Amino acid sequence: MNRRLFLQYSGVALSGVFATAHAKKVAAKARAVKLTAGFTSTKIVGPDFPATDVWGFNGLIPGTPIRISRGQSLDVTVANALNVPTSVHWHGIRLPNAMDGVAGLTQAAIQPGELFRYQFTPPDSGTYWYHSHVNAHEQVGRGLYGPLIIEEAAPPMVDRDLIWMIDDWRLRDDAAIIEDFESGHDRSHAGRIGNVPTVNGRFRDIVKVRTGERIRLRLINASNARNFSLSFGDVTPTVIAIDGQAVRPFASDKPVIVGAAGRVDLILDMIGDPDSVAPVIDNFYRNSFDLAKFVYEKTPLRESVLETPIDLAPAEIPEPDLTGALEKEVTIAGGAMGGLRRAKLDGEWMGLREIARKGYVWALNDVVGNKLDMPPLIDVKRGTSIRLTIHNKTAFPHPMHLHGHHMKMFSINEQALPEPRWVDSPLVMPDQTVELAFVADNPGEWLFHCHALEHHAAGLGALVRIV
Ligand SMILES: [Cu+2]
Repeated sequence: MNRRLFLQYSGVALSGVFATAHAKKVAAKARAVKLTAGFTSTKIVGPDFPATDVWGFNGLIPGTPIRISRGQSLDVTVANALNVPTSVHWHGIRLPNAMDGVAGLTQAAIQPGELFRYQFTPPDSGTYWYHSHVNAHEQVGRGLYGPLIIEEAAPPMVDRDLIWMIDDWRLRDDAAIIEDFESGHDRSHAGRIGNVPTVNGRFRDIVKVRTGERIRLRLINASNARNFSLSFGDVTPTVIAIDGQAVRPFASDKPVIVGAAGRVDLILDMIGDPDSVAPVIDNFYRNSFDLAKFVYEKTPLRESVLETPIDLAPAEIPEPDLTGALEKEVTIAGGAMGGLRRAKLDGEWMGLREIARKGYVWALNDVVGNKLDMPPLIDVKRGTSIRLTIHNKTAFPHPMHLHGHHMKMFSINEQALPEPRWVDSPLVMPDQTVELAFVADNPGEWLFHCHALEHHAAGLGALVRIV
């Protein structure tokens, strides 16, 4: 063996041993993170506009990305440097109830100047996010959110792993936030839809790419209420995960829908010509727009696209027992142009007009979810399989988020999905019926609510109690 070969060989062997030892050490050691919620400012619209005053974690929009390996623990100290209470919810993570971050339900709000320590070990790999859960329609709307990535043991080989936190802001001409967070119109219609859509806090972001490059794009929708429907020009995206959980990879010839709070992981094989420009276009609502632009560099990365596998290991979430499941039907009603005439508020039947005077317009099974100490919508023993059918009898889409669990979606409008998939924030469109099932295996009181945050503030929420 010549010396050079030997060095290479021993180097590989050495790094192999090292990597194993290192992985064990990492698994044992919690990742310590400090997140300070505070006032900051950032150039959202671009150099020609003033900076926008926002609220952010560690002075950043999005907040500091947290990236750990599966199996690793998190130890996050949240400091509140705002002048109002706050908290942090770990969206999509199956964690102990006391760590869920819902102020008034799972913990007391973190007062200004105080700290709270979140400690848990995320059981699943995937793309998640964290965000404020106090007055979320205002605090998330002002920027209190960030990405949370749990890396797979064997991720697919890609040239780049990109996170796009997509959001929209409602700004004046001078780029200041329009502070109508309590708008009655938003509460009763589509929620707070902004006029400045952004990727990672930047309007019309430009992303440099190279011909032949393979990108894993992690889309995280941090909008208060905006849903996205994205197309990538000549590039056909392949979906590999939804709401953090692996799906059998499929090329999407239709635009990719990312409902508010939802996540979609894509593989993009960049096939555009060198020096060309390809916009990423949204067309969920009436007017389509360019969300961002891919700008190809002069030199290709490779001549043809990679053919290596892109499958993620399947999710390891307990499968619900559909035959013995408890069946629960939930009807969403209310809002503008809805048929709701009366509902129960604080245990009393009232007409919609009276309910609206108190600031509420939505109901789940005729009950307005106006507070966190209500009787639960679902109250079961730990381990119960629940078959949940959601009917949307309103004129607006609702991304329905269940805390602490993932639900398997298996049909839409009574049409079985060819491949049922795990979700934590399924977008239920007007007049749609969606069937889901899950094992209620995580004890505690959990929120089940619309993640169009103005809808939640206006009563679209309920509790799931697991004992
Ligand atoms: Cu909603």
